[in-house]
Amino acid sequence: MSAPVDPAPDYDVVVVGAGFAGLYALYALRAEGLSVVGFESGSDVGGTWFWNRYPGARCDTESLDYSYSFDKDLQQDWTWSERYATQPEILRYLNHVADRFALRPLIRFHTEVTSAVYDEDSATWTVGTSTADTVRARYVVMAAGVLSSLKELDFPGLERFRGTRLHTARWPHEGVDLSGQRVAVIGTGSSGVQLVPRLAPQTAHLHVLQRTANFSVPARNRPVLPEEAAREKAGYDERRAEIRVSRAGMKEIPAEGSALDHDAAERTRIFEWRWAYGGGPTFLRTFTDLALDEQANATAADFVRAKIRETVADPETADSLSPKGFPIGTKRLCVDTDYYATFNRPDVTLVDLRKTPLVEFTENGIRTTAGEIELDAVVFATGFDALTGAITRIDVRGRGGETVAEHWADGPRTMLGVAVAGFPNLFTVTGPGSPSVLGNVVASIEQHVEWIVDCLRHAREVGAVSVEATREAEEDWSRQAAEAAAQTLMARNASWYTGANIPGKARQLLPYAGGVGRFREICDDVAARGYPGFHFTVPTPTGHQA
Ligand code: NA7
Repeated sequence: MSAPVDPAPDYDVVVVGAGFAGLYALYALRAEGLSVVGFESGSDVGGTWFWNRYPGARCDTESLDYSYSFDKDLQQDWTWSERYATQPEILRYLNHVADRFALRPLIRFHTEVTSAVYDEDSATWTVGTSTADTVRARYVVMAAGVLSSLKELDFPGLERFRGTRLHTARWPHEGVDLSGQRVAVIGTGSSGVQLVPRLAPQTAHLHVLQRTANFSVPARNRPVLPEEAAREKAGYDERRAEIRVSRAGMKEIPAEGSALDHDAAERTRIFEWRWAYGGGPTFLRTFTDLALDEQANATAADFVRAKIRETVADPETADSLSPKGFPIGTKRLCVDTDYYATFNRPDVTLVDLRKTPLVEFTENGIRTTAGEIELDAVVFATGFDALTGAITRIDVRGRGGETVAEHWADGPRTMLGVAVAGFPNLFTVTGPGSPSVLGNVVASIEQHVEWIVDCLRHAREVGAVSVEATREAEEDWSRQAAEAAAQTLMARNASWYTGANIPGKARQLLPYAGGVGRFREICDDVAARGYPGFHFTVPTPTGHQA
């Protein structure tokens, strides 16, 4: 007779990923007294900031906000050198956090999670990995990143190309010397826009292959002066309190009412001030209605197009660089340093793929309808399967063997972006249905992780072995998220926000558009009311029942 299987899982919680979300989840869950293990496919911590090492990579949320607030000493001890930190500085910060809080020993590196299968009888997950490592845990927290799963490269003839191939999100750790080479960058989203001005001075010739022109605004990056750092640190608690209830989870210059309340000259004066001094993504909040009203939005779009014409010497290049056919901000607004001016260099050529589409890769380069461009290297800055890709690429099976990919085939449905009906004990950090990328994602990560920890504490207090969003709650939240989306211009336009960059992906605004502060209020209210919309299963001697 074989011995009965020990029902005790190996860990209370498996955390997938060791970026901002995974590190904080490990810290907070361990502090709660839970046994935790983290899996990370990379060789070290950092997530997005581990992988995206291309020249020019930096955050476009101010570092004072794009950093953890959970530990006051950390907040006081760490000093950011620039308003918008570079990738190496953010990675140093995350390494510091991992060491300071002894998180590294909790993480198994070089280990990609490939499957997670829920067993209804024992209410545990069996998590499979790319190594022989398999563990059983009560809970799984998906902290796998919102912009981590790469969009597939499906260019005709790519395998024929004999030159160097690089991807911005897989940049070689040892760096790469492209000096004196003929290089193409494909993609002009945030990554391409940051990379191009940095690459241009190195290369013999840089060809920027643009399919869709994006709106980009100047970062107005600058060093953080010691007196400024001291002042901000002295008032850090107030700053954090303010961003927790803000719309975008970051410190903002107040908006100047509706764009349509001002005459054209006054409106331009206000835009000019933002352009010159505000900098960064807050340009979209110069007025309250730029994201909501087409007419108001058009005033901002026209202003940026005028700036492009002013900056770029060649009128045809300026025209190609001018975004058309979609409101500003409905694709993620790019934030740059000298992007448009880079096209005035004689060694930089814009290739407008709308006018001369890419036909194929050849052995020596790329052929467009205008002819062959000979190249030594190609950089793909082609984006990600945002918000859902990092979860759906894992074989996650919940009740009845249903996969998350199946559950989300017609578009992701979640309860508060944190839980999925039919997938008990599974939590997603900043998943679809939460504000996620529509604001300072670190503020949202902290909010989500803290909510999850509170929920697990509640489960323990009531003696539950599982917690699960109900189908009704999931439907209700999806409806509320769709209503919030419908208020915005974003939901109606093609972008990675709406899944439109991935062939076959269902179209809906993936993040919750109601704002970071409002979302926190809703989540707090659910917790305060004892988690309506969640079902806690408490075992009885006769089996599992509520
Ligand atoms: P994005 O913003 O998705 O940009 C990807 C770019 O690549 C965009 O310009 C795309 O043009 C272009 N692209 C993608 N596929 C192709 C093909 N097949 N041919 C030509 N051009 C293509 O990704 P990023 O990495 O720049 O930024 C993602 C986020 O990461 C960013 O917003 C920050 O939050 C961090 P398209 O618009 O599809 O015509």
